[in-house]
Amino acid sequence: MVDAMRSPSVPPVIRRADYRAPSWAVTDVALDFDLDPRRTVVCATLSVTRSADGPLRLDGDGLTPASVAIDGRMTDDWRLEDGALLIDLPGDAHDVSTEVVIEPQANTQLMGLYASGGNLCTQCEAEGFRRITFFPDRPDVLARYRVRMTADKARFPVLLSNGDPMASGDLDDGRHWAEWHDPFPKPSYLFALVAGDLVANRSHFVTASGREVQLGIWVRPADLAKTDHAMHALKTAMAWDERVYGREYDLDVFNIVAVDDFNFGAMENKGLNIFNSRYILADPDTATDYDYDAVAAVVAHEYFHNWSGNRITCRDWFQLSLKEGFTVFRDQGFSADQGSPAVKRIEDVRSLRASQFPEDAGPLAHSIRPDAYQEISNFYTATIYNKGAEVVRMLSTILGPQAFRAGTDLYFDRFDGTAATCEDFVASMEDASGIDLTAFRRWYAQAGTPRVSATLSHEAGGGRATLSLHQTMPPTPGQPDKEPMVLPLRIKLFGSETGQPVSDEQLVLLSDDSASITFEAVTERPVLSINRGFSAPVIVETDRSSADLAFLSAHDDDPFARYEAMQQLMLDTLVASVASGRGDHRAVVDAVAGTLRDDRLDRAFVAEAVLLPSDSFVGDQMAVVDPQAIFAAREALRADIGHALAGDWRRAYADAYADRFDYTPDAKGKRRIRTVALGYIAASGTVDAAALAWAQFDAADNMTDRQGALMALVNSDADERIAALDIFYNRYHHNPLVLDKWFTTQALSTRDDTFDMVVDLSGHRDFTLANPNRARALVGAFSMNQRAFHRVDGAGYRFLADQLIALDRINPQTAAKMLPPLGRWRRFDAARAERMRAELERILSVPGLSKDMLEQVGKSLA
Ligand code: B3K
Ligand code: ZN
Repeated sequence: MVDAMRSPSVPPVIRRADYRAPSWAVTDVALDFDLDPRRTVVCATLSVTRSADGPLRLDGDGLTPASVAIDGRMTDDWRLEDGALLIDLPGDAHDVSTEVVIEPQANTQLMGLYASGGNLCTQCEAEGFRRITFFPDRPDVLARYRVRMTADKARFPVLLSNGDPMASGDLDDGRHWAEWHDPFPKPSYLFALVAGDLVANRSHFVTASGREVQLGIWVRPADLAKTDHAMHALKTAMAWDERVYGREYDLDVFNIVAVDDFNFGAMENKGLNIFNSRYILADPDTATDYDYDAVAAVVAHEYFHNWSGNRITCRDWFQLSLKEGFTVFRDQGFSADQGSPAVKRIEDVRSLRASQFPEDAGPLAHSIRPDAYQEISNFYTATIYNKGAEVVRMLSTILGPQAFRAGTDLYFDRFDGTAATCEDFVASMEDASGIDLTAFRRWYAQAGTPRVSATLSHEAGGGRATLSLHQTMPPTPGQPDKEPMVLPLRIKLFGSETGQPVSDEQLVLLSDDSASITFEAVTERPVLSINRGFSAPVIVETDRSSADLAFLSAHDDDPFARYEAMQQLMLDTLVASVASGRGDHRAVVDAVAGTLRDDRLDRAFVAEAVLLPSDSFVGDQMAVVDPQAIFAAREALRADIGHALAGDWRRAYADAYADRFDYTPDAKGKRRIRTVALGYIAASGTVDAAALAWAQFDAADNMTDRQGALMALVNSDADERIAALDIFYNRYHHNPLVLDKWFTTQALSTRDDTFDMVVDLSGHRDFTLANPNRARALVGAFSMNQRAFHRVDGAGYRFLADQLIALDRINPQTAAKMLPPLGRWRRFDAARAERMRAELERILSVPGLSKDMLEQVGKSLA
């Protein structure tokens, strides 16, 4: 009997506690690629040495050995087990050769060797190398690589791999070859090759010790003009890492290649970074300021991995945050130094709250050093990356800048050339500073966002103020009870009458459940400024009144704390209006007015400070999320702010006008406030809002202004909406990155008919699930649109499930990444929750579901 409701297979669980050192080391690898999109032959020779008893195990995924040889002699004495090749070797050192045939053009998963835009490229992290050749595909096996590539010269004139180019030549059949050697032992996930018809933006960089490094950014010829910003960012990042961390580049060549089909942002392969083209290509006509900043940040991030990731790699994938959390922290520091540190901090915290806090509060919560996984690709998460960076930031706060730098120096020195653990990093910090970090280590083990409640009392006569702090850790899957965390909280008090500080800033280390801190000689009623600079990634609950929050939004001398006070005021107001059905908006309107009219403030900061918290962040504050009520409350508040401050918005809009594009922090700040002001002008309901947006759309000489105006029109009922969308499409439909914006802008629209538009767009001739950027641009963006996605009839959930079922067959990694919005069903009312859960069940019942998806869906339903 066929069981229609067959139970889906459960992928095996890999546990951190089961780590064993490899029983065979690989010292050297020679790879020979005969490249062809339909039939590539890969010959690999591995020099292996024994460290423990047992067979040589070479991982493989979808490979069949065409031949196997030991020390040059063919053998049949091997077996396949779960895709891996097992060979019993007689001695302690051998050369093992294998030959396999692969088909890059059939590789839709974009892991291993695949075709993109007619070129060939690779992606190996985490476990893609095993789709190219048999190898111990684990990060603690470090080997030296020699790579030889042969390919048709007309079709693939450029052949690149890791390390330095050694030799190249022509063959007489129209093919040519090139050889590259990488002198630095590396794990297989850092292997890369590219074969294609590419041109380079070439430059060079002279390191602090005087070595000249040849730099190349390789793209299609038509994109060459869009690579200067990335090149500038690369050189700035190289100099920054020398100055701030004492880290110099180590090879003679550093190449970057941009490809259109890529599962995530970019990849730090040794000496040959491969990038999603959206993080390389930028010019004013096609890239927004946000894109420019992202290009610089990702170029820096991948470059910084050369030390934090490549020179020191991870012992196993449970240690992923060792390289990712630290490298995000490093790229955040770099970006902060290029513009406004306060605005950068606000952006980073906004993104932490948008992606990491919900993850930590949901069924996929995990610590930054997980204990178990089924599919490692599912663990490239906001927790590993962004919370990981917050943990490193807390270490730097607790140690102070000098001891932190001593700690990173010690870490780089001690572990250079090895595969290390998170523990090695913390121990280096401890040894360099003499500070005991025993309890701090809980950040690596415990999932969930700590909650801190803070109450300030003041004895008016005696002048003593007492701050009571209490922390709790929520239960998360598999972790019902937790130990208290070590929380570095930067705290200061301000006098409510004078507006002046009445205490110095203190760094309070809360490490128990509760603590009480006293401040003497506080002669006026104090107002509490806490978690300044977002010194700990926690949720703070205080009993501060609206008046106190408004006061801090005007008087706090920490710009982040000013922003935070305003956000809290807005949040309190929105949560109260959702609860009561009507809102008292006066305090928010006055605080926004105060910030907007303060000419001493940088416009970029003002633009961030006056933005309302997102729908989803408001929802995160509620016991049961009601997306439609939140949308209504937020729109009403936006309308009031727009209407009450109409003159201010017009002035802010006019003052920020520039007649020429300029990419400087000041000019970016002006464009940002202009977009925000246009949004409020439109929200006020004024009749000329569409005309204003249209004029901006029409006259814009840059994508920030053009897309900002398009966004305002796409949210409106104005006739100009369709015309602007058509003009935008016609102008840019040959540019995939800009076409993604066309899809995303529509998917995020606040209009009533967005869902129907999105369904139509999923049938558009330019829509495809095969390109991850395009899939994310429409389907991913739609699932972020709280109002449209959470339609009460469940059609949004059904649409997402249908798309993910289809995408899972093409590209499981990208599909599984887009599941979490459905997995948050427990946060919604019973009717929605049931519909979301039913869609998860439907996905789970699909035969042949990937391991990636099985893990995500399984955990979401558990
Ligand atoms: N290390 C890569 C990410 C690889 C993701 C694999 N699923 C890019 C980065 O973080 O720099
Ligand atoms: Zn990274």
